[in-house]
Amino acid sequence: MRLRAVVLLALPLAAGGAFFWGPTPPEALREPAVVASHDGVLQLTLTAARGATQVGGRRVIAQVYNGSYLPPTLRVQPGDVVRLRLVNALDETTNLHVHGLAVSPRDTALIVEGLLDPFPALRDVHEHVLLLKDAQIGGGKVVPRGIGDDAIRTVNGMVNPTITLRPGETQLWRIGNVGADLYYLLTLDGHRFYEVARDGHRLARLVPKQQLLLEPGAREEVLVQAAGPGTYALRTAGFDTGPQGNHYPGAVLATVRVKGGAVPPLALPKRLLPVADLRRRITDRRTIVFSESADGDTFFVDGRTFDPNRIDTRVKLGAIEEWTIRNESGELHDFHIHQTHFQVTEVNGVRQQFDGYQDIVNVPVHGEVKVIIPFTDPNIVGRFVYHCHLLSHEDKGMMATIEVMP
Ligand SMILES: [Cu+2]
Repeated sequence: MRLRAVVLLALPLAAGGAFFWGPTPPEALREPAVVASHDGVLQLTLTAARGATQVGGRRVIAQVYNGSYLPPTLRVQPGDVVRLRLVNALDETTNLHVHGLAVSPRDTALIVEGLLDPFPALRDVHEHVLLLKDAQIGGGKVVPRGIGDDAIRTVNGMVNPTITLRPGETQLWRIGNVGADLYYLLTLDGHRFYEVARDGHRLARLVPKQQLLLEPGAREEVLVQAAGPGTYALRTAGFDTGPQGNHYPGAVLATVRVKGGAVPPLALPKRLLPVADLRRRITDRRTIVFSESADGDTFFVDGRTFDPNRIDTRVKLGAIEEWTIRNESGELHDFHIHQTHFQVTEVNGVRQQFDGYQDIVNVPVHGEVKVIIPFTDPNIVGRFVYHCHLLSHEDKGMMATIEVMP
């Protein structure tokens, strides 16, 4: 993989694990382990295995990468080469893929761009990586994902860690939902988020948001500007995924402490850099339907479960397609496509403001979204997949193949 700019990868491990749980004292947020490139090369072996690790200060047995509950983050510089080796020591198949980057299925070249590089005032803001993940237990035992009565919400594997800012300080938070099935709906008491990028794609402007929705697999890069001295909770709200879905309670994810000497707040730019609006460039249209069986145990894309040997959609390189993604079930799904990104234009018939691209979108219960997907990057020629990013749905069929032909 050859990189053109600074990039941050979060590698979620799909599998669940066994957890033993108890209260823990507050701790300062720790960043996930960072693997950085040296002399233009990042070399890493990832071993997926079952073993003892730490969650929220407790020893647990879980399925982990390189012995850690948290996936490592990889930091590379423009032009670097990344060599990843995946060793599967689990007794089931696993796989690894990269979001937010165009990776050729044939020769793994990738193209990305820097995030805050073009904005000198923001280049040096302090940064945190916040990886959100849940562990579900019931009665002290592992329970199937999505029905746990006791979902522990963690940030970087920690329960309610403390994040400290000075009054007026601006920080960049790179937030990823690396859990399997749960949605996160974030608020920060007394503050708003300024969205810079969605799923690794820089937006055309800073979007102020009181709430941030992170579907399973979603990434958000936001600026946070600290208010006056005090203690503020970063919360995720209770969430309902529909009559055929699940309801789970909210939680305090982290405690934000604002203290120390005040700093003058940075003037935040309203506009970032232009992003091409694809609405007048559509070449083809198609409809994709998500549905599920009445017992909620089998999941379909266009009435079929996943078959890796079948090609479901064929697209010519250069096409810019409008896809209508319809959810015919009674619970939420989130549509995700590999290798490219899209522009969301409508949700349930309501036109959406164009701010930039993303690669995951929530599809409302018995509703639909319209997205415009560019298949214009020659690096994506080959086969890849699109699917619902809730792992329990994807694992039970809700995935399909696409081939981009030269
Ligand atoms: Cu789904």
